[in-house]
Amino acid sequence: MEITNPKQDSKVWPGESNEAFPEVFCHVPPPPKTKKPGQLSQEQIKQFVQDGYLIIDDYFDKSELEPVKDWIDDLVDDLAEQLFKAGKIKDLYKDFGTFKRLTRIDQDYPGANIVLLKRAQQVPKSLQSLWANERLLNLAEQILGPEVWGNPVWNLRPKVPRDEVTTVPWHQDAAYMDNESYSQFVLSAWIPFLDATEENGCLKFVKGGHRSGKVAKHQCCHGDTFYVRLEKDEMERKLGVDMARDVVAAPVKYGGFVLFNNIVPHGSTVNFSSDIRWSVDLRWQKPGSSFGLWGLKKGVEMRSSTNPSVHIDWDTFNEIDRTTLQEQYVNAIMEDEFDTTLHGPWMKQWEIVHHNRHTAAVRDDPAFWQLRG
Ligand SMILES: O=C(O)CCC(=O)C(=O)O
Ligand SMILES: [Fe+2]
Repeated sequence: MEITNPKQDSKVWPGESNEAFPEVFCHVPPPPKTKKPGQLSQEQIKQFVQDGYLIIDDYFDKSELEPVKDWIDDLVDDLAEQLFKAGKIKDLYKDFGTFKRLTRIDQDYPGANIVLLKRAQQVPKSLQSLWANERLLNLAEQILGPEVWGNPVWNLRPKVPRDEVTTVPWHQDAAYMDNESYSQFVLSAWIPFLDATEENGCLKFVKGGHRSGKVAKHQCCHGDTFYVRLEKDEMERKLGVDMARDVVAAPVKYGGFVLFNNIVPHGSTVNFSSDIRWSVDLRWQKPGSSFGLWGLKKGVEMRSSTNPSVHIDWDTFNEIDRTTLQEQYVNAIMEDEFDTTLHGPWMKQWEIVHHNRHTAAVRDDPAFWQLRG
């Protein structure tokens, strides 16, 4: 069914679209003449194109992942020191380790995990090496072609146990990006730093939900979070999926990762374990200035058909703090450096059916009300 809208132009949300690009998302790239290290078998590629996601086991050497864990420890340590100095937490909780410390901090200062999520904006050397890993770029090249850029939408996710704000509702990633991304293939790699299981809230997908090539109507914001969400009946209606049949969990062990595209619906379940489910999501795109992010931040060139040894300009990429620009875009004013609300342009893309502390800044923006007609 197409969008039915009694007041046609005044109430169509900027994110809504009836366009469909199945040819972009269902294209099976031909097998490479010579397979490079890290590339997938043609069977895996076909599976990925058919399902919209693929679990890839045993891909990384531990030595490629451990340095990123060290970075995570440093980020948590910095945050702990600052919160402690500001009198917001009772202890530094130094003995708690990578998978428990932030949970303990979060108990003293609820929302510390959001502060950390917002702060992780600089791509450190350890993550640069992972993101631009030779084998991963070979794989990205296999799917995107010889020109590969890193996409500016990436995240470090501290999914602390039993926490609403890191339990991500159903969505298509394109819903967080501008409409240009609806017709552009963005390749995501979701990499966990421990075994991701159904117990600790691994990803779940609506298998094949990308095949219509459409982006369904999302709503904002889910519960006490800053996330957009996709209703089940809207997915069935617009994307032609059957939720009773197509929902699958995507557990993956440490050392593996999950590959997916930007329109396959996915989310994650509650973390019922006692450990933090740390993960990063990294993305690649074809060249293009800043599509997907309202012009706020450009992608970074990683591979070129004309230059075999691209110097990846991480300095320029790191100069731009996406969190700050996203806040400015919706005129959000932060209380202080420990502010636990998060905002972004997606809040202006979709109808706000549920207001909460994250949407308050957007609500007060007169331009937003004008936009809503
Ligand atoms: O890590 C999660 O729980 C959700 C990840 C996600 O939605 C993404 O990487 O696009
Ligand atoms: Fe996502």
